[in-house]
Amino acid sequence: MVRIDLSGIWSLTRVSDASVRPIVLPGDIISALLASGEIPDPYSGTNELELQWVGREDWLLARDFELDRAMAAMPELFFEAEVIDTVATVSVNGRQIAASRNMFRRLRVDLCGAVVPGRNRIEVRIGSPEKAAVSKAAALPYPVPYSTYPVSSPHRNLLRKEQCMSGWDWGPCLMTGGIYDSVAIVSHTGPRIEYARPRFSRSGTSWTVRVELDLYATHACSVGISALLADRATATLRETVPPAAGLAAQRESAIGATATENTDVPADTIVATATEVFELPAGLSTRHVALAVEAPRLWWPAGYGNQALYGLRLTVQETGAGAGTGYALDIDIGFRELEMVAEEDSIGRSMYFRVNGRDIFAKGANWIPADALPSRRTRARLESLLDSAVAANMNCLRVWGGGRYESGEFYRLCDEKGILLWQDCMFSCALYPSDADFLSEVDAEIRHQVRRLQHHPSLALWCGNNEALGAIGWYEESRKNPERYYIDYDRLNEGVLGKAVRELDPDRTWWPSSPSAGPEDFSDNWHVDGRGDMHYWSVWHEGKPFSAYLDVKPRFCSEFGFQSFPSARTVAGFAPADQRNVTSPVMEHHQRHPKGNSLILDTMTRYFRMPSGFAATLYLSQVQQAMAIRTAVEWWRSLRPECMGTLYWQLGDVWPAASWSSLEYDGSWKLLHYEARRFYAPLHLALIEKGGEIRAVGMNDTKIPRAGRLQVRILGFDDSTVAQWQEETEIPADASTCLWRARKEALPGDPTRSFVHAEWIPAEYDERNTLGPDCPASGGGKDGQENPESLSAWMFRTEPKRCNLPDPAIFREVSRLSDNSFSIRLSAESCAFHVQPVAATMGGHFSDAGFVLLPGKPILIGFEANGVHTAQEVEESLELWHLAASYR
Ligand code: BMA
Repeated sequence: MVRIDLSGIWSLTRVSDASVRPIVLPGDIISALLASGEIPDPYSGTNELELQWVGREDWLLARDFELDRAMAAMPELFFEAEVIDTVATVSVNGRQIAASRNMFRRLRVDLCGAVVPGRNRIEVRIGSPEKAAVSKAAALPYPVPYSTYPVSSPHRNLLRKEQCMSGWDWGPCLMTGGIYDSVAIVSHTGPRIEYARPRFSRSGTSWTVRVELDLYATHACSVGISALLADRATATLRETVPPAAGLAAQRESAIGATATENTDVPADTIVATATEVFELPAGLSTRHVALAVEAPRLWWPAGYGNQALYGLRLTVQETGAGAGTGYALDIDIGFRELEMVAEEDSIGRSMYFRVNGRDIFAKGANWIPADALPSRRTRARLESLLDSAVAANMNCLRVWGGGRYESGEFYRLCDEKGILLWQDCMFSCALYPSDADFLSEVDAEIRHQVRRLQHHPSLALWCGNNEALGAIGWYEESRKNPERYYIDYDRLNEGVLGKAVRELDPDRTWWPSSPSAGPEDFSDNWHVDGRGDMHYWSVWHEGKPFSAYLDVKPRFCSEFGFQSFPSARTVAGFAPADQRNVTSPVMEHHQRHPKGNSLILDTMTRYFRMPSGFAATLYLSQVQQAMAIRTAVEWWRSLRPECMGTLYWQLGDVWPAASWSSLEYDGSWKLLHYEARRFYAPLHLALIEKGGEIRAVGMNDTKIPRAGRLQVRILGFDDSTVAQWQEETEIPADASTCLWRARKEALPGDPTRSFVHAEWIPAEYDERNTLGPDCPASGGGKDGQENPESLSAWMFRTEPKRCNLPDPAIFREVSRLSDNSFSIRLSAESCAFHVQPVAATMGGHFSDAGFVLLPGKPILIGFEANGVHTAQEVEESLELWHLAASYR
């Protein structure tokens, strides 16, 4: 196979005025306009509003490429683009050769007859998505409604384009376009492997991998197919492919084909081989090869074991006379048994993942695209977000249906990091057409995506859509005529999506919608909690108090969230100094939920004293967000096994704004993310208030029961001990258990001057260390707890606004460990709550935040600064927020 990589610089012409500038592909139009200096930063101020014209224009992307005589004469020569966004035509040397209107399908165009030896010109014309959607709407026999947001582009549901590009309640409306992931000209003679779909079965320790191969042959022929399975931990399989073949890019494109001359794989890395000979007809056909593997290392989700991956090389070679070079496809696979246990039980319908026989509590968040501008969705950005997820003890993400089927890079990273993926199909918060044309587009899309992604061990479940079932009840038209829209929904969801998934990936669960009570059940899973997955939004959208989380017992809560503002440093990046007030025009522009600011401020008045300024308001918004989500997760984790999953809304941000995210746009951690690392820890202690009772609950997602001593104390804010209890306890394996409980009103002391503090010290630690370390690391040790081996928890006894918090007089000492790495010792004279260190002028990552600092118990935190600094510079930049400081 020969491949000419067409990534790099193309020209970008605005068709209406013939103006030209460069565009780097893979990449998008708005990013190109920004790079050429023609438009201001779309994320700054209210600039987005001035950029709506971009999505109303037609654009021409063009470049030349050279073909030698032999290549130009190839009987099979294709232009391939993994993602074309969205309404596009492709021309070569002035002749239109293809059209495309679905960014979720790979485009492959036959170039034969269109190219010449020497210089050729390729042009991709991307039509205005907004105009295309409006003209589709005009042709509809009846309205197909969709949800809109403060800045929105109309009828986005009629285009197979990333839905959130048209604006969302956390994102800008930037109707960009472009070519993403990979773009190339490829040539190959002879049969090729389009996709490979492994299926696993096990008998004792003996596994069989049956690989379904989707093959394409230009002519009927006889082929030999071989499969080599190498242990990736030791394999050198990849290095045997010459760099020029661009294996990385090939794998990215998920076509994965490369030349086969290099099969000299060291024998000791191969764990299984198989060879078969088949007769193939011309065109597409499916064949399979089977591999037997004895006792492979297993793939586990993060926190449960290693992520063993094996490299599978599949080659196809025409046999007999006329046999050309063969064709190879490389994929990574993982051995694991995974099922979604969704069964009728005494409560309703269960919902949990079982992996290799272990019942997994799914801990994680919802994934939206990494950036509103596709050019910025680099591997480094994806990896940093996913690393932060794993660092916060997450093992599951939901790829939400308003974004995109992610790049191959994303799924590979999830395979490597052990992140189970709940994969929505790309339909969200709207109704969708069900005419033959739309359905056939979606059919091609889903068949491509299932075949492309099926081999990833991280892929755990296919789900039809995000809230598209519930949306039938949202719009006047569909409320008036629900039958019509239920029929449309069913045709698309079950008739096309479900059908294709069941056929092509029968070993994975097909879940109809999120939320859903299960197949053929159309209940309201925003309020009913006994069956399937729930989206619980009453805290936030309905303005209920945090305690309302304790009114529901979801089986699997796949969405719930609470907004916060980003940090002052992020705000400074988009709002000029005179706009740094939460109700200024720029701040309101960066708040896309119509009631967002009111809900944030209302919550402050409910629980806290009014913050004393802008920076304090930003900080306090993050405190309450962390408190909200912790309340929900700790309660739902305590219900294990009745509840077996919590995925909060949302992990990251597509631009700098107020939102439900736990990571800011630049990837830095909000207080919620630090809190998530604690409340998602495999071994965790929580204090929960329920029905007038305070409970200390131990949570253990490991397979080892843990014995330890629990100490619960009522501490005065000056650290005086008002009362204390001690118990020897055990936290059983894979379980949550109540270790201690007390009636709240029976607790001694003044609730406005004291709080509850609990510590759990494991028996083995207790025996080994009669004296704890003088100054334990915070966050660096297990679970970020005070004592690296122990667990701790604390809670106020009343609303924080009623508490008489003293000034803790925090003392800090900064030591330099290396150019950009520092340790900071913090001590206080009285208790400091929700402590957040901030290095506003330099930026960087702190090892912990959101903790309580007790007098006489100094802690050490680490700080990795962005850039080289002295200890004094860090000292001067360091601000220490804590609750009392927010209103003083
Ligand atoms: C949901 C999601 C998103 C939305 C979020 C916050 O239900 O599915 O569409 O952004 O809530 O409102």
